[in-house]
Amino acid sequence: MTELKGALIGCGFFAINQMHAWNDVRGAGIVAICDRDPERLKIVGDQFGIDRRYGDAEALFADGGFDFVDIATTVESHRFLVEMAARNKVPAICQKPFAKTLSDAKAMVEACRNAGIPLMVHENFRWQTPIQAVRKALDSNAIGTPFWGRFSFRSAYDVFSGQPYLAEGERFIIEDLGIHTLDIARYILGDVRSLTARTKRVNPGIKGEDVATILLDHENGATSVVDVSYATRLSREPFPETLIELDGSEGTIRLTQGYGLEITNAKGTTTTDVSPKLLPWASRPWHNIQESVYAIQQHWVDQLERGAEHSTSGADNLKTFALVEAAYDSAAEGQTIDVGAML
Ligand code: NAD
Ligand code: 89Y
Repeated sequence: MTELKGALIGCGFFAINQMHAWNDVRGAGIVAICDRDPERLKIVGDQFGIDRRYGDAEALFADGGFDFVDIATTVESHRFLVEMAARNKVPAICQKPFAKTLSDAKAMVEACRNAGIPLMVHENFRWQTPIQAVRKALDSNAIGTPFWGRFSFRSAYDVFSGQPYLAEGERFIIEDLGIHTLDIARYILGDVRSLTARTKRVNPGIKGEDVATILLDHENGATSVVDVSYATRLSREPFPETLIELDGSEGTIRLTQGYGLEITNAKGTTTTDVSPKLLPWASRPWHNIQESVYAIQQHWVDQLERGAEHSTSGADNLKTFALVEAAYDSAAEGQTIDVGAML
């Protein structure tokens, strides 16, 4: 297999995981990195032994010599950098949140489509081992047709020390974390027709909302609740686990704290350990997320080789991003939002 050459832009907090994962992925490796902060460029370049280093993305693309770009910057630069990749006809991965607004996200998808390049959003939570296990249980018809779900992420983990910008934005939990939970809801119960949301800010030290409760009407008739909080202190801190409850015509699925998968149907109840692997470079409690970074990056390479669409392509992610925007609109207006009309 020919090794694909990648360039990574944005050498910050999360990019360390992506760099480790690229070392493990079969069929690709990183040959150049870029960050406008010389200190971050040096830290990541030295840690991963990358000699080609750039302070400016234009200069990186001008030199070329890579088959894809992995954009790991924060959201402000995503549109600018994805459109730069499209102009240079370089396939692109873009971190979540894909864009600042749905109209930016649509423009980014359009730019890549017109350039004829694959675009994948690094929406990795659906690739977590426990989430994949829930998907497989549904696919095996373990509970018949699901009619109700709950996708819950409630924590008091200090995410602000590693990612200080999360405390500073007008928007916080839906844009940063709820975006993953909404994507999981879509992945498990399908696309969403309409949505109603309520938000709160509990932590006085941050600007945006840190609690959101979202009611989803799925196109297949199922109803679900996505509830997320970074203001929930529990006896056992669950970060970064998404807990799932699904009720179906023939039984129930519960993904419980500590990575237990409980399936109840006419045959009785089975409980399985669906813990993620602790990869050699990973650390608890982040290992669940870290393993999914490896999985989504391997998927990027595998689908490029097959010439097939990525699970979280830009086009797919518009449907998740619309839920984020709809949730903010719904919370602001106190109204139910027609999601289909936004796409
Ligand atoms: P960060 O601020 O630590 O790192 C971003 C880096 O990008 C910085 O070093 C900055 O100098 C650089 N940068 C910004 N704009 C640039 C530009 N135009 N050109 C070159 N370099 C530029 O941020 P982070 O915490 O690493 O987050 C990065 C992204 O990853 C965010 O969008 C965040 O939401 C996402 N993230 C995803 C997950 C996940 O599980 N998928 C987890 C954490 C963070
Ligand atoms: O930025 C967030 C993400 O994508 O996963 C967890 C996180 O790091 C903090 O909420």
